[in-house]
Amino acid sequence: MSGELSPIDRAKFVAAKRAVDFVEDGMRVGLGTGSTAAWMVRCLGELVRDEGLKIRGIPTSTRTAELARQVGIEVTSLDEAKWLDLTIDGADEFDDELNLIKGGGGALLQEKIVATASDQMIVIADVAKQVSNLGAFPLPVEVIPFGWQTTKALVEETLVSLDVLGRETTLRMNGTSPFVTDEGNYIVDLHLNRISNARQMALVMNQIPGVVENGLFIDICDVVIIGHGDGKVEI
Ligand code: ABF
Repeated sequence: MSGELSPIDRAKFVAAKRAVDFVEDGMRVGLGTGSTAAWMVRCLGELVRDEGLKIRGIPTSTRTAELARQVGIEVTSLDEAKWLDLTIDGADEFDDELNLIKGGGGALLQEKIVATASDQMIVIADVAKQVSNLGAFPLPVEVIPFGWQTTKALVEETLVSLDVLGRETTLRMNGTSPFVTDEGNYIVDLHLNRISNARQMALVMNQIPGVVENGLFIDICDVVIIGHGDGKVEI
């Protein structure tokens, strides 16, 4: 399955492969979104096909649901599963306290709901995602389309009172139209450069009317599996 991989893909693949060792028969498993999570879904599919692993997968996006079905994983909804044993997902950044920025792939809302409804969340990432301070990666904030420009202005106003280096905000686009999430919302990316108090930022953002969720995952991730380009894995 892994064939000849570039160092970055090898890093993602080895992290994903190690993560599926945590999956046991009968588990309800949250399936993340993104290229690293896609490797994990393929690895799980292989275990289902070749070793008869029996799991139910709860996808965090329509594209993950499609891939999971393609590789033979039984897919179910969160409402049916109710609670999950484990979620495995990628991230855009993680720090030493295992706090994360997620949502570069646009699936942060379902990802946060699914991860929060899990006994354990494992993040799989290549080493480039490791940072000492969150914020170099733009922080995605999901907003409802109604009045989005007002919500964006309120977000900008709120940033003035927070300790961040940058305050630029941009509406995420898909060509010439706004990018639309699986939930029918828009995403505003916050170019902050550095977030000194991620916990405060996460709470304050979610208090703004029109904001549905933000991409800061605080105290949700339990383990990060880090893949390196030479095939080495760290936990
Ligand atoms: C998802 O995919 C996201 O929350 C994150 O934005 C992204 C990481 O993508 P990749 O694994 O492709 O770097 O996990």
